[in-house]
Amino acid sequence: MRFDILTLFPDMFSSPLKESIMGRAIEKGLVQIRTVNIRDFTLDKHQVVDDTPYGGGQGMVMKVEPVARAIESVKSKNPSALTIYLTPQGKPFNQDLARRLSSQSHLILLCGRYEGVDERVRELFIDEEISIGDYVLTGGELAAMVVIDAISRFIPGVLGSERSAEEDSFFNSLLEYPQYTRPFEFRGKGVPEVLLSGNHSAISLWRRKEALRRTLLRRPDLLAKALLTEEEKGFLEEILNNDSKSDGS
Ligand code: 4H6
Repeated sequence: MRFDILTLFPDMFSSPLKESIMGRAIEKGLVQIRTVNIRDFTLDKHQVVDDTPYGGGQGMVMKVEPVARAIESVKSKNPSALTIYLTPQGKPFNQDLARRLSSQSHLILLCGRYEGVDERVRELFIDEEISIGDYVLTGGELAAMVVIDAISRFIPGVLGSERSAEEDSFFNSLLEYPQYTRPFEFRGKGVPEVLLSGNHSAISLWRRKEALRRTLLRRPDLLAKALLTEEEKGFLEEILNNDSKSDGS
């Protein structure tokens, strides 16, 4: 899968996507990431990319021509690439959208700065607008990295052979169960007995219950989407009746 990132700050992408899992995905050729500096598509001597807003008001607006020319330079090589604009006004990004976008072979990610791009960029070139959450960033670059990371995990081979993004907690609409590793005791705090029992069915049951408990206490909104068995609905009743504690675990 190929990502072309249109940005005024290409250096922001040099390090974060080269580490660990994303780094290996790039080495293996499963993911290709290129940055395109929008400033390279200006035609004036001073390479101006922003201008004051028509109608007045605070801040600056990204000019339409350099952005248009940058998008067209990528699209001319692959007209079927999908162009995404990262903006607080976009569709909320989530695991379902990440999975859906992972079926594309080429995404163009436009990163806005200042007060965003001239509206005519949206009208003429943008296929999807995405927001990574209800907060404001100084630019779309960090949002683009979040989107690339979440999408790439769905590409076969990126997470290694035996692990898939479909097994992740959000796939079954529940939060993850608690994890422990050595030592057996740390500052008086032990590890749940069942995890040391070697009883795999008991461990599975405990984990499922803890995932349900966490979800109920922290993110009850997720339960509406979860496919639960009658037994699991029973666990939820049990949890509601027994511990109304705020997850001290
Ligand atoms: C487009 C339009 C994405 C991009 C305006 C981008 C949050 C998200 C930006 C802006 C972003 C998100 C510029 C508006 C700075 C506020 C860049 N912020 N902003 N939630 N910022 O996905 O001022």
